[in-house]
Amino acid sequence: MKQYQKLLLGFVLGVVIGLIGYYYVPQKSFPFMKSFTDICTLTGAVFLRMIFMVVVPLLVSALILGVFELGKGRGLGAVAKRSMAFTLILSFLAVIIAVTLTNVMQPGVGLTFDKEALASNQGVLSIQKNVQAAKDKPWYQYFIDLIPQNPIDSAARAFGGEIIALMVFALMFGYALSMIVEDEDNPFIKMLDTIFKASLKIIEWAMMLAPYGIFAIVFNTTYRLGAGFLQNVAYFAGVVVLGLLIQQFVVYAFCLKVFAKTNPWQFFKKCQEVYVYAFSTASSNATLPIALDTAENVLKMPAKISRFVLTCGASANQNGTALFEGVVVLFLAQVYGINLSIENQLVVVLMAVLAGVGTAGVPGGSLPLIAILCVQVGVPPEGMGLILGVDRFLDMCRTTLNVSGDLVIAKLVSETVPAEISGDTHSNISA
Ligand code: DAS
Repeated sequence: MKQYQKLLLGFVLGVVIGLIGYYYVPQKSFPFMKSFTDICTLTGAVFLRMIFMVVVPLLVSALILGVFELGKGRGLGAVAKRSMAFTLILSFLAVIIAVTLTNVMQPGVGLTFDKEALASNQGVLSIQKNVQAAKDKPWYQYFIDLIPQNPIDSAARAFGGEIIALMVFALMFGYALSMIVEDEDNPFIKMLDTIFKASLKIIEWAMMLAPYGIFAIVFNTTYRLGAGFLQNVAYFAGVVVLGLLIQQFVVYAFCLKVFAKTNPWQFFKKCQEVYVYAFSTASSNATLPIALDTAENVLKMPAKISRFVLTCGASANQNGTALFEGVVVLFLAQVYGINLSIENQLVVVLMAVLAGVGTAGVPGGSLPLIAILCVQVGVPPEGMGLILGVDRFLDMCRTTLNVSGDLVIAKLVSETVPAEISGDTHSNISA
């Protein structure tokens, strides 16, 4: 059985058995159900904590290496700068789409449930104290807090609302490294790469536990909330997919047409095989080889540009993930009845863009970042249990957009850098 089939099975079983329990096996009449739900709480918490525990090493190494690579560029300075600019612009637009759609469509409004029950059954993180603190901060304090006084302390309190400061440190440190480190075989760079790969291995183990963790979380959520939450979750998934489609067929199509003088529909058609692979694997990293091949041999992009942009993009450019994270945080805020001010939502936008840079290109790579975004704006991350059941499907969708974004940026950079840098005649796909 393939991984996504196991996850789907875990989700469906969690819903079905949870509904049977909700309507026919209430805990007050069947005390043994308490033990079963406790075991599910334990399983769900262990699954999520395996992901959360690598947040700091994964995020810091991914961000430093991602910015280092972009900043390095090996003589591709103009390419690196354009790649970084397009990455930030397209991620920003993706999150703006997310925030706009979620505010207008309000998928999380109207879901009434016992918040304590959800909090206790997740048992993952109790950050209620941050909920109040986050809401009381004046707007300028958010920006002051972006700069850590002590990055080690920020790392220690990542789940205490300090993660964005740590991300800013990593971005600045990575860029500084690119200015001073000449040799990519530098021991420190190799150490960071090792930390990154070891963290990915732990996420891989967590994803092996995922079918059981998702069953446990979905069962507990359904057993406590009944079927009501399912329609909100379905609506939430619809908002995410709509946002991804807008980013793909409006934003990317516009950029290809206007800045690369390229027929977007022909471009997308030539990328079909990459899209299928990204959707099936839910991993930008796993899709990189086929994306590189398509860029060079099908889309006829200058090799040295596409190799640089796609390799960096696989880990540093995840527009789909940034969009998804924007929707999730606002959805959970709506579910918990937390009215996020404009300042809060601007923080979500900034963090989702940064998280899009720091997300690992592996299945479930963004889950740790979602919890962090929730904490930062005072939304309880326990609510993640509501969406984990559909996360794999949405991961497949957003990964496809991530890889599509990488190819679009590679094309935009190829068509906008001076010919002497690209070293190739530009191969416009005729408009
Ligand atoms: N699966 C990640 C990727 O490969 C994206 C995510 O987890 O959001 O890009």
